[in-house]
Amino acid sequence: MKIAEIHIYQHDLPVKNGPYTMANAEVWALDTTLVKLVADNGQTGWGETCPVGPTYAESHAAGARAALIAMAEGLIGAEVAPVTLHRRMDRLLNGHNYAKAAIDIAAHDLLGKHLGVSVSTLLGGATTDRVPSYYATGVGAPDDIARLAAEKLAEGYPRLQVKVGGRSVELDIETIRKVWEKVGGSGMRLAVDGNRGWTTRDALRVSRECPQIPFIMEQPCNTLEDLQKIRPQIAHGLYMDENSTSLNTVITAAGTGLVDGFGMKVTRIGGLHPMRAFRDICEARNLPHTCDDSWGGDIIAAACTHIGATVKSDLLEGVWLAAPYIEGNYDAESGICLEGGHIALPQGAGLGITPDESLFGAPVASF
Ligand code: 0XW
Ligand code: MG
Repeated sequence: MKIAEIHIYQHDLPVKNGPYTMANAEVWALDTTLVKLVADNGQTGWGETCPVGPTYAESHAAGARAALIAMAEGLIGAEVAPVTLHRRMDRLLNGHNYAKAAIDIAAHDLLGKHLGVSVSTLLGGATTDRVPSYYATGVGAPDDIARLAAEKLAEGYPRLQVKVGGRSVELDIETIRKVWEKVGGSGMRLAVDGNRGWTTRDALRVSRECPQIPFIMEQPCNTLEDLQKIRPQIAHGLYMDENSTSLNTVITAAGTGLVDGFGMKVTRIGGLHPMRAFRDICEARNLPHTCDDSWGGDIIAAACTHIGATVKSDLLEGVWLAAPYIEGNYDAESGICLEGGHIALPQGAGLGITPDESLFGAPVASF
């Protein structure tokens, strides 16, 4: 089965009750890119990539579309097979994993539909059809975030990620303590995500001043070198998110014991095929991780849920979805459904999502 046509679409995803805030970003609406692959047998597959604004990572929405347009012609006639498809994309364009991921996800959807199996089956097999999620707060006032934490605990979320950074570290410490007052002893796991926003000085101070609160510290500072510097001095577990840009970096981080786990994004690493290798590296080193993305609608949500469903249950830190911040679904009937802090694994072949194409308008480019 070969790729016969590639169609690229742009779609706006406004943030419900916006803005969504992180140490380095404040977003009101996200610009997502969808890819439809049509195979030579008429079968179709969908992919998506949606950077959460232009400052979260080295990616931006128009960049995704430019990279896809640059590769598209060279992908016509390519076999719908993840290994060879990635090699072909790498010969056409260096880097730009987040754009390649949209093709990779669409190819998995297409292959699954063609073979009559779900994407999680293609990825090695689901271990559950009820995948745990986690809730990510924005950066907010300590009392507001503590109230939100109590709400999300009551809703059934097994894990909470509290956003910090980009303001005084005293406020961050107060927020962590107030959240813990609400969720401590409940069994809810806690991550504190600095999104690169703390100096190493701030990260050390937070760890020293909250020694009894068992949170993991996610990407507190900007660089790998910053993480190396704080690693021997902090009392808390350290997870890498934004710095894990490739399998190469992940192998080093896992292999040298730099981190205790990862906040992982499917599109940042290039899609489901490299994500599968990432999952296996983590299992070999017994490292917990999430399976998320920075943002996106039903297609991204389904991709994250399918890979999340294949992760060894004690290593899965959850699948984060933008769904609570998005109005509606691409697929009104079987769109992603998040309830009680858990996600129902989409059923059916491929991703299990049939997007209503009319939502996306005419393609911005077709090949
Ligand atoms: C919470 N997330 C998964 C969603 C936001 O885009 C950022 C991200 C993270 O963990 O950094
Ligand atoms: Mg993170």
